[in-house]
Amino acid sequence: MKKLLLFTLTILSFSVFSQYCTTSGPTSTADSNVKKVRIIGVGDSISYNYTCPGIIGLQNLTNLSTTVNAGSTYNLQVQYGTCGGNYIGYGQVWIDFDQSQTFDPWESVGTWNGTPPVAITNHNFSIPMNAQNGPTRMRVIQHEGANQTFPLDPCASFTWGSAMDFTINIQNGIDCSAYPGDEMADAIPVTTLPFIDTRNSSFCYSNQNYVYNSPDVYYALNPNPMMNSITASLCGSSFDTFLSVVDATGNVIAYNDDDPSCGNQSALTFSTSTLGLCYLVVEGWGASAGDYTLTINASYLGLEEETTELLKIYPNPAKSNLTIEGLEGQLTIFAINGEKVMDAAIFNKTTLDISQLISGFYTLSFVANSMQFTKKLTIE
Ligand SMILES: [Ca+2]
Ligand SMILES: [Ca+2]
Ligand SMILES: [Ca+2]
Repeated sequence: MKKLLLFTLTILSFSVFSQYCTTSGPTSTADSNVKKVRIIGVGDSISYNYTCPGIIGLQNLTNLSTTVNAGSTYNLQVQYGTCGGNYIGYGQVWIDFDQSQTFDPWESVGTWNGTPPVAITNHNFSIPMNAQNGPTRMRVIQHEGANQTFPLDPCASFTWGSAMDFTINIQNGIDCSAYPGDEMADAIPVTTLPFIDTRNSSFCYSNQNYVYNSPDVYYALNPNPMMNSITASLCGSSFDTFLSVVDATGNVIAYNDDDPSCGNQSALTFSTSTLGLCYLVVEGWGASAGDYTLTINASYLGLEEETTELLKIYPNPAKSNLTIEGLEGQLTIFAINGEKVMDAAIFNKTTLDISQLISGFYTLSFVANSMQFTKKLTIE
């Protein structure tokens, strides 16, 4: 028995797309303030000198940038200082190596605590081999106040100090251009079913925050009108998964956390009868990520024997007219390529003019008595 939940929600009720927190920084221009930030990269450098009074809030200095190589070691110089009185404080610097738009504890490149005036602090650090290529942010925080613990909160708002963002261009790290699907606009197309895709979400994928903070991967599929439902499964993946289906405007069609058939991995089935382009979103419970296998299968509109026993369709093969008897409902005729060629309401006995339809094989899709089923038709 599959756990299937169908409901409608907007993306906004889950969360908005993630971005760098900009709430951090001081509320006062006085006292503790970063005086200098210097780093020499490959062929360029950042050299920032302070001004007083200090700046309220997060200083966006991302126009200042330097280039670094993954695997290499660099010296970052920060002078933690003041624009007024000298008070004890703490400092920390992070680089968002994985471009997740969050400054995680493992991305810290230096810490400091003391009471200005102090000499320049040398933060020596290495760029991880698995840092993601391209521009990312370095955040420098000086937070005045005693008895703090590391890691500091890179998003904290406080009274005195500094918070500033610079740009670091990483090269010779991981090239994520070969990892599509990080965002809806870049979704991996599902063009044939059954579909199977194996990948790892723990690098090159970031969080667009549907449900959890884990990295998420998007797949786009456009159900064929012959389909009745689609089943997607992450069973056999290496981590605690979460799977969602959203339509093109972001309404959640279905989701599953744990499918009873495969522990804490996810599987779900959703109806495609009124669904156009939709997206499957693979993510992890909490911050979980790792190797996964996504399989997607469709079930197709089938025969409902009890109803179709009463149904008469003649002649078949047909030429210019087609009579349908014994059923009231809605008929849609699809060509063999899935294209809809005719819609008609049918009553107890209805004769349709099909003389415009070219010779070939067609599928008649009936919706009657809350059931959906198909019949084959040949036109000569
Ligand atoms: Ca990060
Ligand atoms: Ca993503
Ligand atoms: Ca789960």
